[in-house]
This record gives sequence, C-alpha cells and structure tokens, in this order.
Amino acid sequence: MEKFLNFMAVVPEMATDDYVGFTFFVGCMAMMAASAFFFLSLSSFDSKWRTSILVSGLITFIAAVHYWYMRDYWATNATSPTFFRYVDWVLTVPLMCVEFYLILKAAGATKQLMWKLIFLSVVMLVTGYLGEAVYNTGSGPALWGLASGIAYFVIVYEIWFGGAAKLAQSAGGAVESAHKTLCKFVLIGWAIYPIGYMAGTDGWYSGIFGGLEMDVIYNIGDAINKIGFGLVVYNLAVNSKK
Ligand SMILES: *C/C=C(C)/C=C/C=C(C)/C=C/C1=C(C)CCCC1(C)C
Repeated sequence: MEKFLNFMAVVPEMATDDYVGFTFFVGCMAMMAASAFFFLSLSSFDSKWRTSILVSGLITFIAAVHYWYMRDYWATNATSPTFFRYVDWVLTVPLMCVEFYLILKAAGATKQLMWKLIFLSVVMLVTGYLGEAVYNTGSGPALWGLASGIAYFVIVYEIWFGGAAKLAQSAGGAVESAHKTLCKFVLIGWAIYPIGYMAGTDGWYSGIFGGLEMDVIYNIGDAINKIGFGLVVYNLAVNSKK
C-alpha cells in the first residue's frame, strides 16, 4: 500500500484551474483523433481527392505530435512552449496553403499561387516569432506583430479577391463553396491568433487583452482551424462523389 501511495505521488496531476494544461491535453487528443479519421477515410475516396485528404491528416498529425511535446513542456516548466508552437505552425500553415492549391488545381491553379501563399505565411510566422520570442521588449512586439498582420492581410486579400478567388469562381459548384468556407476560416478563424499574441506580449494593447491567457487562445484557434479546415476538404471530397 505504501508503495502504491508513493507511486501515486509521482503521477503528475493537473490543477483544476490549469486551463492551459487542460487545453494542451484535450488538443492533443483531438488532433490524434482527427488524424486517425482522415487517414482511415483515405481509401474511400477517388484518387483525385486523396492528396487533399492526406494533407488534412498530415496537418492534424503534425499538430498532435507537437501538442504531445507542448503538453509535456507546460507540465514541466509552466511557461509557454513558444519554440514548439512556431515549429508546428511553420510546418502546418504552409500545408494549409497547399490545400488551397490542391482544391483549385483542377480549375487551373499554378504552383506560383501556392508558393506565393506559402511565402506570405512564412513571413507572417517568422515576424510573429521575432515579436514573441526575440524582440519582445519595448515596442518590439507591436512592430513585429504589425509586420506579421500585414502579411496575414495580404493572404486574406489573395484568397478572397485575388487569383485564387477567380479560379474558385471559374470552378463553381462544390469547389467554389469549399473555397469560400476555407476563406472564412482564414478571415475569422485565423484572426484568433493575433488576439492570443496581444494577450501574451506587451504593447499598447495590453490593457485590452492582457488579462487573457495566450496559450488557451492559441489552443482553441488550432483546434478550430486545423480540424475545421480538414473537415471542409473532407466534405468537399464527399460531396463531389455524389
Ligand atoms: C494551425 C495553425 C494556424 C492556422 C496558425 C495560424 C497563425 C496565425 C494566423 C498567426 C498570426 C499572427 C498575426 C496575424 C499577428 C501576430 C503574430 C501572429 C503570428 C500570432
């Protein structure tokens, strides 16, 4: 009995008000479940859609692995796992740009469009990392966050009104409506991240967002965007089978 109690004492416990730890844990499970779902559904689709579904699964799988590490990092250090967070994003966000390209490929999307979106997303993330982890004093976070926000804005513009939008229009039908939904994810779902950034860094905005917990906001954003994005693509593949 005493041995058992000793064992219990070293089993890590989570405080009931540890929302960050809790959302890392649940996020990890959700990403794993979503990955299993996308991978196992692969064989039920036409080869035309398999790459898109595979990428959906890769996005949630890469996130699941990072969430495993971030959950552990938080449990050990009780500080934000900023480095793992941005490594995760710099792998998964470009893959989300690839999804835009893949669903519009049949309508004539070029690799150039894909690389443009990937480039903009990397600029958005690298400048965000600089503001959050490197130049994170004085006006650093606000300035680097602004640079990141501009790149984000250009992505939004490109998919809503630029070349990608025109291709979606010419494709019509299920592809056009899936593109529209993905555009809404980028406009609304991705807008969650700058709020997390302002909650976690110091700047003119601290009085407004300072009371919020950055990692909880990022974790909610990731669950909505990574799993949601994948489901839109899954839905498109299902609809175009009919
Ligand atoms: C799966 C992860 C996703 C979809 C991550 C998206 C991240 C962003 C859209 C981050 C954007 C940022 C800004 C627009 C300004 C402040 C810095 C960032 C990097 C948080």
